[in-house]
Amino acid sequence: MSNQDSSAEPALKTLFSADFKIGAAVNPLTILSQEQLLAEHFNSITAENEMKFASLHPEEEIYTFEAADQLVAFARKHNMAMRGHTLVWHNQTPDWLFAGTTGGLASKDILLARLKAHINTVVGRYKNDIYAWDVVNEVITDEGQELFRPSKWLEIAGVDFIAKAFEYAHEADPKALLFYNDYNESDPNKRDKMYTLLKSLLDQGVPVHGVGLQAHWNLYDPTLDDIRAAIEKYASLGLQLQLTELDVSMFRFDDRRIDLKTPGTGLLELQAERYEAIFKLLKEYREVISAVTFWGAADDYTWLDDFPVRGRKNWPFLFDEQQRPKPAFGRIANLVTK
Ligand code: HAH
Repeated sequence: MSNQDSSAEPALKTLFSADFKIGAAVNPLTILSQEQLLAEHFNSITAENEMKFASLHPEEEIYTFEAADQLVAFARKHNMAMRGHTLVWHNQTPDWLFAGTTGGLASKDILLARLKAHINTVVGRYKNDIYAWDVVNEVITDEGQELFRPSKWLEIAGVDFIAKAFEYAHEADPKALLFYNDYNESDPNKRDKMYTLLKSLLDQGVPVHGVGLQAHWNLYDPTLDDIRAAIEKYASLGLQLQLTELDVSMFRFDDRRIDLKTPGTGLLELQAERYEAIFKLLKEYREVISAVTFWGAADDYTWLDDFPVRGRKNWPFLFDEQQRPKPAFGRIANLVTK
């Protein structure tokens, strides 16, 4: 039996089949290097970068679907659900989108017309394969009382771009579940601001169906109490919740130390306890949480190897660098089988 053969282990997707889908972010390299692991344990995928605006639509007249289509084909091949990520964001968005035809910034009408064309084309293309879209990503500020993050979107169109994005997406695929997605979602101040935005969208009749809690967490933060309070607050709006980008970093966010070459049994055990507590809590809210997606699958590849400290190894997942189950995997499995 090879190291990668996890067939002796229960599959994650089976362990939680009565609770929520289990997803992973993938890219054209990991669908090759992690194919067996993904097929065994996950029943949903999200494109890590390949469906972002700049990836799909680098010039006004040019769409580049090859990489995204490969990921869609992978989901089909393995009978997986697929989430779309993401239609409106302040990063990984091409400059042409905001540029006026005669220099300077585009007008609001032009920007919204471009957005509509993009959403129509992309959401329409994948309407048979993608069941949920992160329509708007990260428009709320992290600190202070100001609601909206400064961006070209906000500068040109005011707050209307948010409602419009949901309306265009709903028109393009009336069956798709439409999400607002953000990080620091369990921080009380940001949580309340996200709630304010979502409540106002719902009050205006905007077709928003869910909240994506990115869940870029670590061994220590956020507290379970803050996670619970955030889940309850968002769920009180009648929206469904998904964890969209879960990982559990070995480092606090402000910890920039680079001396750790391997996690060691101490940190692996802490991570196991943390994952157990998290999944216990998530299971309590299985009625409102419909999917839990990790931002990767195994420690051989994670965006955290470059964020927030470039080149620093991290070990945020349930599977190690050889794609074998870690102590955290066993603890989570025990939640269900014991
Ligand atoms: C996420 N931002 C994005 O949604 C995703 O598209 C990207 O691939 C990785 C992470 C998270 C984020 C953060 O945790 C802290 C600061 C900025 C952005």
